[in-house]
Amino acid sequence: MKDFRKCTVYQIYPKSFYDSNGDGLGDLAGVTAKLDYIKALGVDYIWLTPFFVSPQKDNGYDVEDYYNIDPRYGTMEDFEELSAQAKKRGIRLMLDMVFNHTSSRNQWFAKAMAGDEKYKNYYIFKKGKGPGVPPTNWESKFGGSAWEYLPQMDEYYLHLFDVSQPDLNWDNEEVRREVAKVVRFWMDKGVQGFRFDVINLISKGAFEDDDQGDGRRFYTDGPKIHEYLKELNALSFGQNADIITVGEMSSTTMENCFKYAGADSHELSMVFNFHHLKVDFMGNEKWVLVPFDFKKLKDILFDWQVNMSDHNAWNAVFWCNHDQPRVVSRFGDEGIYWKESAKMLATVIHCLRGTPYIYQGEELGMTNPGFTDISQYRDVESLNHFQILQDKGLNKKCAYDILSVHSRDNSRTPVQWTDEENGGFTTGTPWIEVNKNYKTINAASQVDDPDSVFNYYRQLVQLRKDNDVIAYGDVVPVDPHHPKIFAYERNYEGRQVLVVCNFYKTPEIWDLGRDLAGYKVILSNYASHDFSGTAIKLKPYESIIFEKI
Ligand code: TEU
Repeated sequence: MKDFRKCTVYQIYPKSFYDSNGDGLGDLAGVTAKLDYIKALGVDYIWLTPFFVSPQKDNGYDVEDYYNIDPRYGTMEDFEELSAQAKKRGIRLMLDMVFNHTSSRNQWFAKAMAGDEKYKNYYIFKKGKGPGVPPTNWESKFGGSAWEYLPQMDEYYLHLFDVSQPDLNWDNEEVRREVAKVVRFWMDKGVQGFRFDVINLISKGAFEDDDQGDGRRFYTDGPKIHEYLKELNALSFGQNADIITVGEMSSTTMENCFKYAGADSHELSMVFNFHHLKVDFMGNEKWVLVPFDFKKLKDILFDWQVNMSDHNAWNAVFWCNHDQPRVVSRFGDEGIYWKESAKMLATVIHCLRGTPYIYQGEELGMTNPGFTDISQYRDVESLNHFQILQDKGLNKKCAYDILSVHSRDNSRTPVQWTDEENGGFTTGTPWIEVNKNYKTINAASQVDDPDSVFNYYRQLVQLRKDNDVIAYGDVVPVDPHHPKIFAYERNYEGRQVLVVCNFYKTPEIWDLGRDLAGYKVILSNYASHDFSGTAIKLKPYESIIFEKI
């Protein structure tokens, strides 16, 4: 059995990974073609975002058919080939299960729309509060009302995301059985990991107006969520102890995550939470421009680290995914310290307690593309909010500035493989523009360079495998209120690792309050270091992993 605490997961957004047939879209055969690259990184699992049949309104998070592969991504044979080739290399597959909602093109919804009562009960239909007034004032995460009116039924259906993503009714036992059946189908195909999309939104509570917000308090970590997860576990993945699961938890609380990811909870192996990635928001509002709050970032990460550990629950740790901007652009430096900051950020995450996730291209230090025109954007959320921002009175320039920082498309530009046209991603026209810096940032120039960002990630992945202290140790924040330094200890069975990172561009002299003569450097983003006695002089974005001798 694999110990997921020693593992690292690599996330692939197939559409932007590698195009094997020149149609401009990445595909499953493209993933197979790059398995040796992934193997070289040393990761254990590949998480593939949804490739099921879908109208692609939300790039596959709108599933039309859970049992078949969208022809744009390939065939079932392509999937089986990928699975076999990955297995040969000791890499396991994790699939992305979207069960809070389906596509409106899913046959269940089609039947519901045709008036079939059985299938109407698969979704959430409600009468309005009056003519033209939806059942509640809840807002869709992609903008606008979360309810869509159907004149032919004189009813509304709930969609917490796009109008084409109707929410499933998990209070209907038949829905829960259908969902478990889908998981078992992919288990039978040899899949050994599952990521569950916004899974903490499935249990809806009261359908009431929210006078304090957008409605999320009524359905986030809802009343029956733990019951439903335990049931799904028992009916599907829990039947095989060698399967790992991760729940994507939107606006969750720590108390709920102790249960979702508790070692003895029989719910999930681990959870993603996003609190640390809202430190450049204004509250829950992401469509604003505010500098990131370093103090808050540290407080949140440490709070989760320490408390999850105290409650014997497991975190997924990460900076990046297909919904987040590129971390170097967000918290690091795109300029002269690009490489140092990319490695420093990797150090912070990969030495924490939790299973680290690397999002495609992160291991190359890929940056935001800096799009300047709406025609360059593809994401439904970005397109909607571009309009909403202008409706609120912002001029186009401001709207563009906000999008270029927060848009999900920042992470969806194609992986930069080489310095050839389109970064070697496709021989056709890419579905979304390739970042212009592909000539300097690309895999070909990094794989064999021992000093590259890629090889630094490779070393971090290996470090976790070789050192129980990094996999299992306690986390002790060091000088947690320091305004520039991110430092912590890991302790396990008499061993200690000390991680010291300068999160900023300016050098920093810091008194650690302990004699560093008792420590040796095991990995750093600089070749030489400047410390003596209890003082350390950190260079811009310097990170050092020490081990106590
Ligand atoms: O995302 C859930 C989610 O709520 C966010 O990360 C979302 O992108 C953010 O709130 C927008 O500001 C998951 C998937 O990762 C995302 O790609 C899907 O669009 C979404 O669910 C719906 O399935």
